[in-house]
Amino acid sequence: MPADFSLLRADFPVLHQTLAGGRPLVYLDNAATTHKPRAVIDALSRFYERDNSNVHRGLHALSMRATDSYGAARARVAKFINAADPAEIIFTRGTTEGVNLVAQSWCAANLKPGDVVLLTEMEHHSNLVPWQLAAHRVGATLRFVPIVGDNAELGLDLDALDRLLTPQVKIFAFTHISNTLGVTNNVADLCARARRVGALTLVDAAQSAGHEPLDVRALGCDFLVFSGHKMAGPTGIGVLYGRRALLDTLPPWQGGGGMIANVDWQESTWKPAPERFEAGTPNVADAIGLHAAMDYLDTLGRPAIAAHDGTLASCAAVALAEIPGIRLLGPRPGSPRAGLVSFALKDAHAHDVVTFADQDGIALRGGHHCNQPLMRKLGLPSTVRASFYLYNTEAEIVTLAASLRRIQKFFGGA
Ligand code: C6P
Repeated sequence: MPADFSLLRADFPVLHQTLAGGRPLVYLDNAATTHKPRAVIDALSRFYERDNSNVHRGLHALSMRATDSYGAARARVAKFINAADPAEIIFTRGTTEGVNLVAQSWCAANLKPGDVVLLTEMEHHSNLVPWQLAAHRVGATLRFVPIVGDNAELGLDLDALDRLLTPQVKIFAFTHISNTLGVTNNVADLCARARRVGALTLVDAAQSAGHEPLDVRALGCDFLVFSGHKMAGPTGIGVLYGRRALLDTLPPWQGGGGMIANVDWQESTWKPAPERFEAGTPNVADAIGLHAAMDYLDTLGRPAIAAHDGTLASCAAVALAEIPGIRLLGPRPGSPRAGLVSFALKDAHAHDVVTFADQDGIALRGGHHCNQPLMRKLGLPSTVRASFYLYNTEAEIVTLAASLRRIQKFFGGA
């Protein structure tokens, strides 16, 4: 039976608060981070209250329980994204760390002067700066697939992509959903195009993993990264998926306990993936919290979540388009969009809009959203962003639109 999303708010303790002035919280900053259901909070408490112990190193009851739960979390992630093998799942601190891991480890082993790393103009800094560091180190070149279209219908230029995909391209790293535009890229198609020139692919799924089904085998990607905190899970835990055959060819990127086969004074050897890439005590508790978050999302059904979030964002885009002096980014109002709406109000700086909306109890994000080169290209210093998740409601869109109308009037808009 489809989930009744209106009942879900009861599962999220943080939503049951009023802010100064008695205003209910309208939380529309979900692309930055999402709230955690009681099931995730309870899983974390249970671990610390009953099982807390280090993993892999002990033979006592608590350590064995913690080790089993950590392994079960890894297997759950593999199932969540349809990976062939739990060994293809590396726990990280989040999307940013996953990209850095590949950029450092894979690039050190494979990238040569003259090689090309291909990115797009809609990448978050987390899928740009790590590649700059890696490419500059070896003398490789970064190239960018341009975005095309007018303000209201931006997307990747696929003809330009095909021109840019030369045999010099060794890896193509791109976002699934833009955190600023709300545009969804066709991952399977982009991966297939890259494969034709022998380039590997890395997919930044930070904005999609908690919203829609992901199947790494159907998508045909080589690496995929995401963050637990953007999908009802804890902060400080994330995932790097890598194809097994690839992972076992990569050198470690950090050294320490847990990742070695044998250590001598001068040399060491490594365990295979995933341990090779998880030096030191792992984030056991949050992996277990992420397991609970995945169970929660799959009980609701990710197709239903995607439909809910997308419908809210589309309704918001239509409602906001009516506001005089607003400039909406991403898909045209009325067209399908991922669960966020980014916009600029004439005569009002994004930070002022966010501050005024906060007085109405509405949590938005304003700024460059870690997309500075994209903002420059769009000729905008910043935008305001409303982003939706499974606990948001249509009534909250009405509140948002009324607040924005008031703000627009205050700043001298029509
Ligand atoms: N975007 C936002 O408000 P981390 O910080 O590692 O969990 O995720 C980084 C990241 C990578 N890629 C995309 C597409 C993202 O949206 C983010 C995080 C937040 O948009 C914080 S800037």
